[in-house]
Amino acid sequence: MNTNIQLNKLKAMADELKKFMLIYKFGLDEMNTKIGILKEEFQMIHDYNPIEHTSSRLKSPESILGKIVRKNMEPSLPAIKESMRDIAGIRITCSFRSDIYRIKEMLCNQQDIELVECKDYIENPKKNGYQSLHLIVKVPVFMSDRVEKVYVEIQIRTIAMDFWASLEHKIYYKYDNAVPERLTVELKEAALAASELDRKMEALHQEVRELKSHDEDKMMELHLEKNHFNIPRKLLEMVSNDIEEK
Ligand code: 0O2
Repeated sequence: MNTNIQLNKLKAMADELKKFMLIYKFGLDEMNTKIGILKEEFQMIHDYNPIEHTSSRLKSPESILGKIVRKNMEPSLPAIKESMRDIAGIRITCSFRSDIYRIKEMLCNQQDIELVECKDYIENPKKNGYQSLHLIVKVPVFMSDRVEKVYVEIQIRTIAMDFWASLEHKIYYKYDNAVPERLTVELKEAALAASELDRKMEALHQEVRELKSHDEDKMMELHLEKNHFNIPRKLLEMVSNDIEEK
């Protein structure tokens, strides 16, 4: 083949791949906006933030190629689009285990988000101890001439689960997947310890919340009794009458 034709063909392929990846970037942008809104709204209403940290990434072309080979996928863009569902990925880290399911509900209750798959490695941890909640969702991206539904993988886990997963990932990378038996045993033990830490932190958190809410009620009663907010007496009476009638 003539070099010019070859170059043009390669350029056309690169352009097509760029366009293909752009849709996933938009999918990530959509999801990150949704998560940001939930975070701010939750903070305002509940005076508490269930999301500690989020990060997102697009799979690199090398990673996509590697997965095509590993999973013996058809190497065409339409086939990749349908079967590779983790090109766009978001990781949400939270403080407590209950936050994970709360975030899942808040996201999946949104009308334009379609939950395609949910893998609960918290209820059913992997053999090596890995814990995390994995969701595959489809989110619409509004382009100038069409709407594209994009797959996004969302991993939600606690800080302890995340700490464990990043260390385990580093160890596997260092040993090129041939991790010595002693380390796999220790990793499993560390996963159990992380799980126990999550359980204890959740219990403490509940206790503190109950105490805080009780103290806040008491303070509010006192402020209202002494009228520290200078609320007009008439308004206070109206509110009290309204409560009594109910
Ligand atoms: P990257 O670079 O993190 O994306 P799949 O290969 O996705 O088609 P699989 O393996 O059934 O199918 O998917 P699963 O179980 O949902 O896991 C996918 C991702 O979860 C992985 O992505 C990791 O990020 C994470 N993960 C799963 N198991 C483990 C584990 O044992 N240890 C750690 N540290 N992470 C895990 P990728 O594609 O491996 O890489």
